[in-house]
Amino acid sequence: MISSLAVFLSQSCFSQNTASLSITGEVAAPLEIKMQDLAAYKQVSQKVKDRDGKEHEFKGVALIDLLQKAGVTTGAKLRGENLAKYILITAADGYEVIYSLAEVDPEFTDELILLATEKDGQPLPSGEGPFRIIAQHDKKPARWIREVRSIKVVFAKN
Ligand SMILES: Nc1nc2c(c(=O)[nH]1)N[C@H]1C(S)=C(S)[C@@H](COP(=O)(O)O)O[C@H]1N2
Ligand SMILES: [Mo]
Repeated sequence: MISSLAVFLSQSCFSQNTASLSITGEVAAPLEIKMQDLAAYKQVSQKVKDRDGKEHEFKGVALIDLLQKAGVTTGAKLRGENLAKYILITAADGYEVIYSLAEVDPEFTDELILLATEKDGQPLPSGEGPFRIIAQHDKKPARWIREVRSIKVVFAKN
């Protein structure tokens, strides 16, 4: 009983509080975000179906809000050569996915790409969290990258 509690604490609470996420690359102000920093952002939630068709409610912050804080070219600045920028997201297990900036920017899309920290009212468990990307309009969850560690804004232009 006591040992299972210790395992629970070390796997969830501890890592939840210490893990951080970096935003670097083509940004005006690189960010190192910790769980507690996210409280300053608007909280949003999204109901999505997982690969087994089961509905879950994810809660977190809009990825666009974090990119704006880091001074990424979004909104009126997302034009011309900036449309050749994308974000490369890397997870703890080495899994990587990209989204173009225009796929994240609400001036281009009704998609709301979420940096989720909770699922069905609970913090994301180890192996999934503390940070996970959820994109409700993707028809399969392959880009819902778990255990996000870094986001790099990259210029694809030659
Ligand atoms: N870090 C990480 N995230 C990942 C993956 C992965 O291998 N590593 N696999 C993706 C794929 S292919 C799918 S289908 C979904 C599965 O999500 P689930 O584990 O919640 O069912 O996670 C995605 N996110
Ligand atoms: Mo998958």
